[in-house]
Amino acid sequence: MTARTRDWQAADASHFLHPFTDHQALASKGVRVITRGEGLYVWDSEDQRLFDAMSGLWCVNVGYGQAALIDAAMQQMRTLPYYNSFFQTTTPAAIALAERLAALTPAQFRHVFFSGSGSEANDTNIRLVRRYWDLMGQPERKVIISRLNSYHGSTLAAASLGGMAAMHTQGGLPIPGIVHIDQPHYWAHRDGAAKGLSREEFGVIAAGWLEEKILALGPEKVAAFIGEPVQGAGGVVVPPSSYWPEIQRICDRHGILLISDEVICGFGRTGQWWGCETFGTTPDLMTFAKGVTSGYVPLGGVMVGERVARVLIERGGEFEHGFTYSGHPVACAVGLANLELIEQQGLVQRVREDTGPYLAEQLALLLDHPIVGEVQSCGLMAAIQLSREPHAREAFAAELRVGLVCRRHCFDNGLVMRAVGDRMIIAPPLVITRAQIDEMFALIRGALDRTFAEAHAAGWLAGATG
Ligand code: PXG
Repeated sequence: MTARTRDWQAADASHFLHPFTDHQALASKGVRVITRGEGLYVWDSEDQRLFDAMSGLWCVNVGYGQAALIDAAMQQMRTLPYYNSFFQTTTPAAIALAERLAALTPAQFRHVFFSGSGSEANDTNIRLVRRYWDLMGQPERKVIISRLNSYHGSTLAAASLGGMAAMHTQGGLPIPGIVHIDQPHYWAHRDGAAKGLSREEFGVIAAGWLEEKILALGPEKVAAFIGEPVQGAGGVVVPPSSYWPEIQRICDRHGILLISDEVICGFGRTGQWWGCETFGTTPDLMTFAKGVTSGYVPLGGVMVGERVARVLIERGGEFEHGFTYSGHPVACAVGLANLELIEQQGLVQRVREDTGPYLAEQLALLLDHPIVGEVQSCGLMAAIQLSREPHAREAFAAELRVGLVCRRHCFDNGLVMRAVGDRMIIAPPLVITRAQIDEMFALIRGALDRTFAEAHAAGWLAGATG
């Protein structure tokens, strides 16, 4: 290891508290320093090249080093690096992006509220939803229903909306007025609610959990339901196609607002511009972040549907909410350049008609692998469920942390793939080609082979003795 890497690791361990990280464990191991990126690859400080099958953190959708985005940032920085959108002012970049987003989103959306991140956008959703019901003369409608194992961000409110148990146990979450139902996870429910059912039959059952919760709470108390079209951080949980249309019917039946959290699914990831289009819902509010700028600079926001926007605008007076960086001109200029690039290159159509289906084909070939229990994909996001006995759909013991073993082999093999428990997940940049998908699957298969060999040698597989 070079002295430069060692110095960086020491300085990092001394001063930098990382998100979602066991600081002591990382300090003893030494952090990996990523120094540059180009196309689908990043390089670390030891000059190891890594195929980035996670698009950074589900965001670098156009890949690294796109000149159009870099130029847009530089030009905006020179002209006007910052101005706010409080106090009856705005900037041309923020206006242009708002107009573009209104055109690219489903017809019910004509307005956007900008934030700096997905978490802030979901906080904004809570404030919008409660404001809406106050203005509608139904202030008792406060409860927002979400799902276990969903991820909606890390502020107090967004972490409460999310259904990550580990996050809730730190700091007494969720905050009041947020409740959770179970997730439409066919594999996780294979020995329970999904036993003996087809995926589609299970989808209707899982959607029914929403109605049960609404009736238990009293529909007059329920403000909204929030969900990711496909749960991302929860392990690329692709719901059965019966699930979302049934959720929409239930929300409509009880007059409840529907929030689609598109932070991962938006901007083409699922093969349509929006995950709600792929799954057939008409949300009232839509969260976005990440892919809006391909992660080049931070930006998030909420698309506000006409049902809510009209009430807020016509009856609301001042909405007491906003951020210093709401509509940041550099972020908006980069967002605009990013959307132009996605359109010019026809990336959404390419995911839908070419690379998405091709990825699904290649993924299905992994089902012959002796530690792969199921595979799921939607557009360019996919999950590979590790199993100690695929035919019996048996899980590895959780304490073996086989997902992390596989992840180590991925890194050693030059691939970034994420582990959510024993579910390996990928979400490569939308610019990926068929040839690069082949390259990615060769790396994935290599990592699975090594994981299998290690599990076999350790006696972790079904039928092993000792
Ligand atoms: N909603 C969804 C659906 C997300 O995936 C957020 C909101 C929050 O966005 P910000 O910009 O506040 O981080 C996210 C973020 C992971 C991982 O481990 C995923 C996210 C963030 C960090 C880690 O997969 N998604």
